[in-house]
Amino acid sequence: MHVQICIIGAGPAGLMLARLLHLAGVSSVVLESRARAYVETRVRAGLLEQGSVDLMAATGMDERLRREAMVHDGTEYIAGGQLFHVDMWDLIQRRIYIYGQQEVVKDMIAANLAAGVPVIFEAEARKVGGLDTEKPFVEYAHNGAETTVTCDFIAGCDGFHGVSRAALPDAVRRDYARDYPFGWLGILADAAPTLPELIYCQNEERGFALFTMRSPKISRCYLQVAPDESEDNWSDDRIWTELALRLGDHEGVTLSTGAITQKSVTPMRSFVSEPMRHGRLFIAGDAAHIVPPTGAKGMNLAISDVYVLSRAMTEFYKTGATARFDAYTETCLRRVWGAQHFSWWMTSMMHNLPGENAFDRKRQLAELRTVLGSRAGQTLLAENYAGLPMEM
Ligand code: RFL
Ligand code: PHB
Repeated sequence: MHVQICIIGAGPAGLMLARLLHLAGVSSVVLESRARAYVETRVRAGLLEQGSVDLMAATGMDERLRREAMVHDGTEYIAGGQLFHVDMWDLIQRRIYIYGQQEVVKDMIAANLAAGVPVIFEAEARKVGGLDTEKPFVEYAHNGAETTVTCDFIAGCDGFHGVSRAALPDAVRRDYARDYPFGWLGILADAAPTLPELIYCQNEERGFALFTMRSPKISRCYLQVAPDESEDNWSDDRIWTELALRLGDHEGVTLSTGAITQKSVTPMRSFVSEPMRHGRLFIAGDAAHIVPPTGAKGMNLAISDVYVLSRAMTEFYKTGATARFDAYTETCLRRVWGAQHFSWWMTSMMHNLPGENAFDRKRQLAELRTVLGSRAGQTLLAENYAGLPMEM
């Protein structure tokens, strides 16, 4: 088989890229190691920036999103026992959207398959090669057989644990990483959201909690826990008790509870691998970088990377120009490092760090009060949180 672009991974990055290429008349195949049902039910992110929503609309994939996404003009924060409201719309005239990543993925798979773009499930890429030649290839296993696709370019959209990043030679590759001494226990529950907006909560004694949602009837909540914590240690009662304690008492805020339908622990990591290209291989999204979820940037960065990549590929097929390929790493990394800084900043402001002394704890609270207590501070927070506009 030969295609113009072989895309590895049917996450938000790979599927958005396939769609953008199809609309520009460029052929691709998407190889996904997991089954369709698995990727369509994998519970992960939930927050889309305006730029990501605009791209879903521009590619004709927003029909359900427009109906079902919850549109938020602001966000709530709790720090030092005090509730702060950040009105993003008033401050920066931008908003955010709550729509589960698995819904985004479902819509993207449906659009690609309907357009005849091949998305091959249970097809695991084992090897990429020929990166310095004009005919790179991907070897993959599917239905018990080994198959090779040749292509003009490979897009490694295979997430943090994929095979593409490892194909960048050690001599050219540099990794930057930071692990955090905590993780998030995330739950889904049949419970209306506690407030209509997200609540980011820093509790001096007990640590971080986040109250978000998936629909008017489904809550998604997160608790800061030890990085090696097992969800098995957390009974439903223990989770609700801890969420209530971290939330604290505030007028008009009552924790909404219900049956917990899913729970899992995620470690927190910041990671960037540079460059994002070697020869005819381009890596995008979590394959190239990871952010801690506090800033809600991962899925949005995956989408903005492939937007940049699709423009480079489209221009190449139209005019033969390669300037955008050469600029790919730098164009993406400007946005990526901005999001890295913001995610690290939100994470370090909001979590209790094990071993932190009393001075550090007081300073952290003062920082939160400085940011949340001033219009200038709130504006900086809102600009980064809502995401800088993508050039369209
Ligand atoms: P994905 O989604 O991991 O997709 C990669 C796909 O590649 C497949 N794959 C392979 N396929 C073929 N051959 C191989 N050898 C393969 N190896 C892997 C995998 O099965 C998979 O389907 O990467 P992508 O597309 O770059 O998208 C990145 C996002 O998924 C990720 O950044 C976000 O989920 C991060 N994230 C959040 N991002 C946001 O923008 N907003 C949020 O609110 C947000 N919250 C979160 C999050 C991530 C979380 N967890 C669980 C890590 C909350 C959490 C708890
Ligand atoms: C989510 O809805 O899952 C979510 C929202 C905001 C975050 C992280 C996760 O910062």
